[in-house]
Amino acid sequence: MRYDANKDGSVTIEEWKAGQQARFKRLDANGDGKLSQDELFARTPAVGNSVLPTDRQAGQQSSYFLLLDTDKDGFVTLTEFMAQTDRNFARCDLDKNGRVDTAECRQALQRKPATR
Ligand SMILES: [Ca+2]
Ligand SMILES: [Ca+2]
Ligand SMILES: [Ca+2]
Repeated sequence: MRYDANKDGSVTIEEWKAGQQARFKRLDANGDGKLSQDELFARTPAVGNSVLPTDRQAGQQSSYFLLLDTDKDGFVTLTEFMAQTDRNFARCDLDKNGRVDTAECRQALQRKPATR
């Protein structure tokens, strides 16, 4: 599983954060310590043969960017990025033991938000 540094089958919050920090650094193409929307999605593969994202994809990307950019200054700082990282981890860690494994995360992501 991604971010499982010591390969014990689950990811601790420390491993998770280290992975996300490394990801932030990779995404920050110009190294100014913050991500523009272009930087954040530069590595998102386009669907099919189209180089440009579809309108729908672009809309999803914008709303994701706005979600991360909590102070709405048009850039996502490491602090903002890591705040979302914490939320993602908490969402996956169903039994709240500070570790996430693949099955747990898959189950968490499949849970639909409060329908029925
Ligand atoms: Ca940047
Ligand atoms: Ca911001
Ligand atoms: Ca857990």
